[in-house]
Amino acid sequence: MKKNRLLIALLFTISQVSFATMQMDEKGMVMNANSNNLPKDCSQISETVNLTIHAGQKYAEKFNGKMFAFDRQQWDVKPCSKINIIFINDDQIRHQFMIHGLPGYLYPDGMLHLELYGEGQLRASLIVPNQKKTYLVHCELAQHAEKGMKAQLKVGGGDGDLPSIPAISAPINSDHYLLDWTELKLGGVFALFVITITFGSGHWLLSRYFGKYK
Ligand SMILES: [Cu+2]
Repeated sequence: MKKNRLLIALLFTISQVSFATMQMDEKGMVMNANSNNLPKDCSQISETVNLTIHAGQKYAEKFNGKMFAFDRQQWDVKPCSKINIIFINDDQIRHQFMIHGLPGYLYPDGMLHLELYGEGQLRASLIVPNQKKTYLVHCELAQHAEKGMKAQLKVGGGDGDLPSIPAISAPINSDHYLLDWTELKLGGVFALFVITITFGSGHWLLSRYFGKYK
């Protein structure tokens, strides 16, 4: 009898771990999708939400100085909702859709990760916990989030705005633009001075030691 219980406990543990899956093909990959396992604090799924999310350069055109974006910068869902995502990449380059801060016992590293190596689409589901929280959504490729591919998923109204979400919140550190040209002008004058001295002294030395040089 005891052995049976142990076996059941073992099988249960394995079944709880085995959903941490990864699908991959030549077009892209999905990591940690979860369409069945309820977060600990949810007794049932509150609602099912279908979200179609686009990624592409054209969605950044309305944001000054940005280059990449999702078609929306915020999504609102209820606690314990199940979200069916269709992720569409409209560009010919690689983009990701990553949600961070999810419970680690359901989503390894607290992360749902969708990635497309070029134009195409992927599907994945997740179930969010029963908690008011704002989750970071971004593309983690170098400079993509900094250049605009950053958004937030608010569950139950969220717990505030994250920084530097285009058109929603200001960055923590503002970008530095060199608007004062004085430094550049001074640099130019200094460079001219150095060039004059170098060539001038070279000429003087040559004419002194090799008289014929002149
Ligand atoms: Cu990207």
